[in-house]
Amino acid sequence: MTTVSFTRLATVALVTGGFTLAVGNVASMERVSAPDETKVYFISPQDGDTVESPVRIQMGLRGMGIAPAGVEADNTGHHHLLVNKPLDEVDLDTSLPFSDHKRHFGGGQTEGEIELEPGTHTLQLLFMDYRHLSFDPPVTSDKITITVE
Ligand SMILES: [Cu+2]
Repeated sequence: MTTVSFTRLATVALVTGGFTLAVGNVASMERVSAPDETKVYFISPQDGDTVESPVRIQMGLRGMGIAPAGVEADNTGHHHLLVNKPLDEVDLDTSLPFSDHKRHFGGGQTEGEIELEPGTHTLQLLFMDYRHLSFDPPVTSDKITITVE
């Protein structure tokens, strides 16, 4: 008998860039593990780059596939970008909220553009499952620092 009933699920639907993303806001969910060889990484920009806004982000993935948010398929997930947000400030045991600091690419995108103010910014990729929930252990890129002119 499950203790989480459907009536307790609060679902928020957001439309971003033409894609509908659903976030299941559930008190506790079981994180699953990703295949050992899974790697997520920046194709661009690279650590130390000086760029102009909007910044084109290209995201690489090895060892798993990409599926849109809400679509449950084995060994898939979608990209998330932490902008000036340390990983240790992210609650990995719940669905990742949507904010300027936590961007979702829930349509299954592998690239996108973000607007950033001039200055120094940190970026880190976090690959999560169809529920916007981290794998265990989390699948993350190196954190990079870029300068926006
Ligand atoms: Cu997501």
